[in-house]
Amino acid sequence: MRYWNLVFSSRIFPVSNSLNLLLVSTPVGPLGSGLGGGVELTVRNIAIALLQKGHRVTVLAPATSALEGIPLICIPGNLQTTAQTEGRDAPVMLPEDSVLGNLWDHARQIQSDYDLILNFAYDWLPFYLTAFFTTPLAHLVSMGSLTNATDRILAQVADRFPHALGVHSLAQAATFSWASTAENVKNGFDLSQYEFCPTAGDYVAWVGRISPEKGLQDAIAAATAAQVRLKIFGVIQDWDYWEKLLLQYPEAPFEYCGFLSTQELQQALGQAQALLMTPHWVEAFGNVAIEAMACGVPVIAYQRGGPAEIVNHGVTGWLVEPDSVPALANALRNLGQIDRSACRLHAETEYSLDAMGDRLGAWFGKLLA
Ligand code: HBI
Repeated sequence: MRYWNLVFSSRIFPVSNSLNLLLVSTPVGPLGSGLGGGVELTVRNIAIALLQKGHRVTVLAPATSALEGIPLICIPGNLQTTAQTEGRDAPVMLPEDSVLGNLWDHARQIQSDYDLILNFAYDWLPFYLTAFFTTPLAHLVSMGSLTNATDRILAQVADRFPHALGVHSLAQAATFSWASTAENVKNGFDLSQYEFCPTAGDYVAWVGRISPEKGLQDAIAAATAAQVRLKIFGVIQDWDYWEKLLLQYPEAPFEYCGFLSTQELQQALGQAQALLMTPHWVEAFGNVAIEAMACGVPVIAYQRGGPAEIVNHGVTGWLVEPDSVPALANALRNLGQIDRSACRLHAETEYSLDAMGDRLGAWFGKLLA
């Protein structure tokens, strides 16, 4: 085999060269539906971050996805059940005409057009397919450990393909056996979409999928104890849970403001005195914490999971004892000590698209070496 052939066939590309990248989205919902939760914003931000670094990006997502300004291939099929609603020993299941299966069959067909494929699905199938693809496959694992089947296949991928697994936080990585080999890419946001708001209105905010693991009831109880209005934003994923909250807190000063676009959300979020983050699970990251800080909004969060690595205690907000409503209420009374401009600065230094693009470039460089 001649020298030049050897070089190109063994893909020795310094990552500073422009790569042709395929990003495969989550099968739980079309991009723009809100059903994909944080990963919808993450796919968009990472696509833009990589384009800004000079790479070429194509996104593969379920039919009816919307992603303006980025080449998008839409694939039909039935949506995947959300992993966090399944039991720890749940078997791997796909619906008939699974969009997950269809996405990855299409990825297989077009893989040779790309230098690297980046998977955003938290699903057994793409993790399993790592060994079957000729184009290198990287996985940005979007949640902590949830089921034994995905834990097992992820451990196998970590073992066979060093550098293949990326995470959003050390706390999230620590829920897996392969934490030491994980690439902590944190996350990155288009901060030009968020306007710094130096003064606050008369409410605090809670943002997220309305589902039990997100602990909304604690935020309602803390806002009631601190006698401050609470505005709730996000898609109602679990209606039984939501109706139970309405019955449990008939007098509480809270209002549901719906699932807003980033543009509308940052306007409402920017005037909040604080963002309350009350995860009852190990939140892998906590995108909303950055969105809040980008607007100058301090974050009050349980000392648990990703938010505990984002909030700079006493500087950009408060980290409190997990599951303690009185601790949340107490932190709400101490907001005066937090400088809102420090929140914006932290977001710019650590979580800009440029910072994220650098972290992704370093990751891909290791993977492709
Ligand atoms: N569940 N099966 C499955 N696959 C995903 O990609 C997935 C999920 N649940 C939630 C989710 N992705 C996103 O909301 C992440 O951002 C958490």
